[in-house]
Amino acid sequence: MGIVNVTADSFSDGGRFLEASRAIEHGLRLRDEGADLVDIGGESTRPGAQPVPLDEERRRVIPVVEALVREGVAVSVDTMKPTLMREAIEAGCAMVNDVNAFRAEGAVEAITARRVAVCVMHMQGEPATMQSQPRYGDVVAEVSAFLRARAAALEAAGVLHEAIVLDPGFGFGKTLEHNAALFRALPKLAALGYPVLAGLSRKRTLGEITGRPVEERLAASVAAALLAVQNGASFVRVHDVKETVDAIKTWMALR
Ligand code: HH2
Repeated sequence: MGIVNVTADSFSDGGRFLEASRAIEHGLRLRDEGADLVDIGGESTRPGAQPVPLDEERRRVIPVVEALVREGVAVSVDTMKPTLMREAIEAGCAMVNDVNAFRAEGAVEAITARRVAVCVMHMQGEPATMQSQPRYGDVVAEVSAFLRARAAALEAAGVLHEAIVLDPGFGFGKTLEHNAALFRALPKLAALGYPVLAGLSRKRTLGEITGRPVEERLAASVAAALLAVQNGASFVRVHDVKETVDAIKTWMALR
């Protein structure tokens, strides 16, 4: 899954793809580099990010979704807002990716109205405050119980089991230790019976490990993506598609 942030303030590429034409061009490039899905987001969820009003998020996201769908790109839409989910599905997106796990009022109804894949992510707290003091008793047990419960709720509401992807939400209300515990538990999460998505690309945790600023986290991001796939992830959400695809292809050919 390649990332296109149509935002002014995303932590690694804020402002680069705010113009629709640039976002579309970038999405096409990621597809050509080997992304099976292109994830479009119009609201940053980085720690401390401020919410974006619906009208603005719609103005950023929908034209990009429409253009990429017209070009035959499989598009995922990264949003927490039920109205935008409906409009993105109407525009032809293949997946709705909700870092809030479809807990907003009307979100479950939005995705059951039509057949679409869904990514259900765990987050402790909300973006504005989630990194202030994340706390867990047993992070792996709590995150997997949450994901299981949300998947069960979606299935009870009519979402097909086959349409659900689970994501432990690296960096969303988690310290380096929490992220590492969840990373080691990827095989266990995959054993819940749904494909797992892992998103570590350029994240702060990789900066803590390597001591590098965000623009120098390519090698760490590729390593994390490759290790995630080796640990059972079916999807990796990445900014650097070409490099990640090369790493995974090399492993697949040589293993
Ligand atoms: N991470 C980010 C955003 N959306 N969705 C899923 N399913 N999993 C993730 O790990 C995830 C996500 C944050 O990364 P990015 O989009 O690059 O930054 P920002 O939120 O600042 O736009």
